[in-house]
Amino acid sequence: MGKIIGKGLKNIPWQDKPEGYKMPVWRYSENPIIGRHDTSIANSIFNSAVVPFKDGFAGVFRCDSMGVSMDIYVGFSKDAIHWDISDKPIEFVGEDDEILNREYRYDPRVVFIEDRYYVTWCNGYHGPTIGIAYTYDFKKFVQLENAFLPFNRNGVLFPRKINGNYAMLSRPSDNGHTPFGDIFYSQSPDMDYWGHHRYVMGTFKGDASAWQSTKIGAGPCPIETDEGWLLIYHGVLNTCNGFVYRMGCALLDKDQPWKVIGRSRFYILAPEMQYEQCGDVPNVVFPCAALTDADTGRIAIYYGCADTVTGLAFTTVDELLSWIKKYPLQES
Ligand code: BMA
Repeated sequence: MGKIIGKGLKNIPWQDKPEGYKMPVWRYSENPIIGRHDTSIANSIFNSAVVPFKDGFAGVFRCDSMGVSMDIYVGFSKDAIHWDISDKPIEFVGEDDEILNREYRYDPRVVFIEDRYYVTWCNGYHGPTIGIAYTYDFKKFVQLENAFLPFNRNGVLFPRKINGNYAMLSRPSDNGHTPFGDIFYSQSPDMDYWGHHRYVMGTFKGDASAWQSTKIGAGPCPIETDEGWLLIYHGVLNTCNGFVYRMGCALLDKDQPWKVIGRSRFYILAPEMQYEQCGDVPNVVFPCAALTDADTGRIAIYYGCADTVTGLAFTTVDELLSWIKKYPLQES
């Protein structure tokens, strides 16, 4: 039995696995939890991140406006299912106007590290790179330096320092709809300078696991377990109708997270529901956050559906670790 290392979360949203259901991840019965027009200006609300905050929850949401501009917005919730999302994008403060200048922002992640919440997102700076900011209260957000040079659009922090350094997974890319992408690990002593980059894992070219043959990227912040870091990630297949985004999971070494202990050959969730298959970008499930309850091993995954609405799905640490062991990917 795997154990989540972390805090209990009694009010984690939850539904039991439907009787006889064979997949390791099951959807919330009332999905999608956030509709495309749930703020006054939104065209779509998806690929968003949530965390426990005070006696409820807070989050940073990707809302594309009806101008189809991409930005990130704060939201709050009592139950992590019904969200009150701001109509105004986050206004960052910081030391350097050059960095504060907004081009576009999307695909946020949020994680609590030490004494504050950090937000990372895909930040336009002469091409996509990874923006970083911190907040204590979800009111004032202090933006730090971008982590990398362009092009990189998928940066995900670990929830604690590893070997004395902050740690981030990312997916270097190009300036288009990147037809490649592997996951790398980077380290920083101060959230400012990032280096000591390590290769973690890449696409799989054999047909045994074609769903992750075009590109892969980290999803929610890695979940610490007694067996290593549990990573939920997206994997992409290029088809005659374009990219299809599915979800998979892997287990990374506790002290050297660039070493992969196990990885699932089979996906854990694929676009099968109408709201995942139809939308502004069809056939996308894109996980960006996971709430966890260390007392029960429960995990609630938040994911974007067809780049249009936000879905919620459930699993447990045991379901995912067993899936990796039952259907391992054999790297050659
Ligand atoms: C990725 C990002 C995501 C999006 C996905 C599918 O490259 O842009 O925001 O969900 O493509 O369109």
